[in-house]
Amino acid sequence: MQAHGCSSELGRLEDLPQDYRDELTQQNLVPLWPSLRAVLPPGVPTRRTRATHWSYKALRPLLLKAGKLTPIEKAERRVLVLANPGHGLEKMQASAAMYLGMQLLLPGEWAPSHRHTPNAVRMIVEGEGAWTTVDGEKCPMQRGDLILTPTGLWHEHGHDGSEPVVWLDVLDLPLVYYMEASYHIDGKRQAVQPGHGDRAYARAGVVPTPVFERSRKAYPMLRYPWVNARSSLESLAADRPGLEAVQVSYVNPETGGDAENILGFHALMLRPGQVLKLPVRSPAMVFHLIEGCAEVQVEGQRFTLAEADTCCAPGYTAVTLHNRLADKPSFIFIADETPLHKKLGVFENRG
Ligand code: 1HN
Repeated sequence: MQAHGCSSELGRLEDLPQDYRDELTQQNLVPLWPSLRAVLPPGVPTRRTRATHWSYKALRPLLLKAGKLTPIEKAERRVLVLANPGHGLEKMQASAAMYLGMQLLLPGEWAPSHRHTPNAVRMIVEGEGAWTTVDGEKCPMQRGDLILTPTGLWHEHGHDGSEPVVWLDVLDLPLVYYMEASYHIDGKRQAVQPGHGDRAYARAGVVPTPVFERSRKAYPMLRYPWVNARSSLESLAADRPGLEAVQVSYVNPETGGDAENILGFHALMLRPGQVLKLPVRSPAMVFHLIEGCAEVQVEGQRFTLAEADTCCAPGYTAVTLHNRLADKPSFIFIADETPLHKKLGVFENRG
């Protein structure tokens, strides 16, 4: 006999008389029990997010073709979205909370200034000479740099170089849209202000002293140059030869907390030949290979990430990373939903 209240067979909608169901519908009422197991499955959540791999080699020619087919004026932001088929491609989601897109800017183009409620970051993939101005700070874009566009800050992109520039956009758009809190405001070309967060916060451990300032910027650092993140990883690996996960997190240098409110951003170095089994945690993750070659094993699939490839893994899932290079480190940019899960109190680490 089953313990009271633990029956797994709950009543179905079809078990109810049609006239009763019609009366419920008329009053905008729904019985919970036929759907209870679907919304609260036993032990582990149902995840629409599927392990998915996007090859840069495959998408690059399609992105360059978009450059020929659609002028920037007709696109505003010329992006191919990396959509997870588990959510339905039209939903433009990589996971429940993450949006990914590859954006192309051609020499001389300008993507006009706007601001919006979703938070964005850009991870620069290729090309020289482009810049993005965020909240009046002109940030040069170089391969591997991470540039923040936190909620509400004006941003626009320009390109003074001679080759196409491509970057990966990561936004919390699916979540903010679901919250019915997603909107934008158009602006005019920003006046560039002096000052660069990556210069003011040049070294970890010391921060500028606000002697005369009355208020601090909520986001004092907007650009995280790859040369700095990479050398931090190399120093960390050299300092701690026994450290399994050589990883740094992108943080707000004033608070030490996450760089943005909803999504988390990290850079991971795999030592030559290293196999790294990540703990099973609740948030979904995105892996983007900056340098090297790495295999990602997830949900019984194996993706080989070449440079600029991207893949995602659902939450509550085992992920194993393997550096395919025997003589060189590989470097991976990681975006995840950890800040969101921690703030909402649903974060789990199942080891
Ligand atoms: C956006 O503003 C940018 O500013 C890129 O470059 C991608 C995707 C959805 C909504 C806004 C950008 C975006 C976006």
